[in-house]
Parts: sequence; C-alpha cells; structure tokens
Amino acid sequence: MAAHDINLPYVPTWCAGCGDYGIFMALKKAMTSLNLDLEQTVLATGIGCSSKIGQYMNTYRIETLHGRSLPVATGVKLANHNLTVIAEGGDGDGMGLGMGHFVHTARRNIDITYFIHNNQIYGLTKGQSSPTSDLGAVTKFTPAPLGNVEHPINIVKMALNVGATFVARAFVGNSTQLVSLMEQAISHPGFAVIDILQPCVSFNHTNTYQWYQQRVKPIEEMEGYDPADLEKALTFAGLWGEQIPIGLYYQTLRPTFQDSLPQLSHQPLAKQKIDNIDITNLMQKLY
Ligand SMILES: Cc1ncc(C[n+]2csc(CCOP(=O)(O)OP(=O)(O)O)c2C)c(N)n1
Ligand code: SF4
Repeated sequence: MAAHDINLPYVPTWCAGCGDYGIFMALKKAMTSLNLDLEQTVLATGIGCSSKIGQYMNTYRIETLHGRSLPVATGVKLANHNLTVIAEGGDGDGMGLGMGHFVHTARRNIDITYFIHNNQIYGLTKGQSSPTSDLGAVTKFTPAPLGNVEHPINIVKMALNVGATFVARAFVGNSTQLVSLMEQAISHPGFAVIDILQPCVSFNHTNTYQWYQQRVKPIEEMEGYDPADLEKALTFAGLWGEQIPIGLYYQTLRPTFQDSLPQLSHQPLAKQKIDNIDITNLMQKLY
C-alpha cells in the first residue's frame, strides 16, 4: 500500500497553509509504513476543521457529533478489537464537549489512538477561544484589552493525570518526528494520545509556524528525560513558553479494558455466536 492509496477523490477544503494538511500527510505515511489493512482500520472524528480528515481517507470512518469521537471509537473497538481504531479531532472537540469522554477512555485504557489537532482556537466556527487558548489570548470571543481570562488546559498534563498509557506532544512542522510518534502510538497496546501543535493560519495569528519553530525542542535532548517516569513526564509537561518539549513524554503498559473482561478478552463481541441466545422472555417483558 502507498500513501496515495488512502486518498479519496475529494479535494480538502482546509485553508491554504493550515496545519491539518501536514497531519493528514503524516497519518497517511504512518499508516503506510505500518502497512495497515484499510479494511481493518476505523477512523472516528468529531466535528471541526480537523475532524474533516475522515472525509478524505479511504478507511472505514465515521464523523460523529461534536466531542463524541471517543465513545464511538470505544464502541467500535469493544465490538471488534481486531480492528485498528483511531480517533481524531480538534482541541475544542476533545477538551470541551469531549472532556468527560477523554477522562474515562484514558482511565479505562481502551486500546485506541487519539490524535488531537491542537490549534488553540475554534477553527470551523471562525475563531472563538478554545479550552487550550492561552491566558490573555485575544480572539473574536475574548477581545482586547483583556483577552481570554480562562486558565488553559494542558493536554499532555491532563492525559498523564487521568491514566493514558502513551502520551506525546508533536509539532506538525516536524514531520519526521510526527510520523514516528504516530507509528508508535498506533502500535501501542492501550490508550495513546498525541497533542499535535497545529497552526490555524486564518484565526490564530499568535501560535504560528514561526512561533512554534522558535520554541519546540526534542524532549529526548532535555536533561533528566525518562519516558518511564510519570513524575518526570509531568514536570516536562509543565514547560510551556520559552521551551516546549516535543516527543514521547510517557509510556507504560497496563491491562487494556478488553483484556480485563473475560467476556471480551476471549473473542471480539462481533465474532461471538448469538444463535444460542434466546431473548423471548426479555421481549415479552418489554411489550
Ligand atoms: C454540540 C455542538 N456544539 C457546538 C457545535 C459547533 N461547533 C462545530 S465545530 C466547533 C469547534 C471546532 O473547534 P475545534 O474542535 O478546536 O476544531 P478545529 O475546527 O479548530 O479544527 C463548534 C463549537 C456543534 N457542531 N455541536
Ligand atoms: S480555519 Fe484554521 S483550522 Fe480551519 S481550515 Fe482554516 S486554517 Fe485550518
């Protein structure tokens, strides 16, 4: 399979220069190098510019309600855990309406991969502040001189605190690292999260490609780096400003949800026989 085999015959409608293009290219490269079977791969997105990625990919895919990619992805994975399940969406989608689902997917260690396109703004609805917008960020919704007064959510810290077993931060301008992290995340058995820093060239004029280029630094070059150490990962996650570490913050192994339940672990639900199940009594009660 080549990356172009994943394309559908539609032209993406993202603005010229949008970081979503780089994430789209990186995902296709990662899927190609892992030689994923497109018929065994499912992509679940929310709603937003970033969530349109599913409209352009020749996998099984579903564009869910805003903030609902993770519960749908969870359902797919638990029904058939032979599938590779990837969820994707924006920072608004994942850290706003989707926040409750994010927490529970992580603590259950559902074996899915979650790529968050973090542009620190609501792109599709044209530039309101999002849960990851910096303090003081001036947007249409949070005008000058005050800007955004709400404390931002740090996706990496949040993922570490609620039990995600693979946590990384990437920058779309460092494609080689992004592809490699995507490959590792998809291969990881458990809930894997990548916070992908992605410029919105139309509505976020602060966190630009240049702004990130001046700040991002490979985490493995930083003193004391140890991706097996949760406390260290949390310390690095606190760095946001002059230096922003990018790379794998933390990885650990613990039983996934599907492996913890006997009714799921021996065989996917979708493959289990149902001809010996009689629901007549149940149906009678419902009438
Ligand atoms: C329940 C619900 N609330 C609000 C909306 C409107 N809405 C659509 S996309 C979006 C925000 C998109 O921002 P983000 O998730 O950060 O993605 P981006 O467009 O920046 O990639 C909102 C608020 C909606 N579709 N459904
Ligand atoms: S509005 Fe922003 S996030 Fe949406 S396509 Fe344009 S540049 Fe990308």
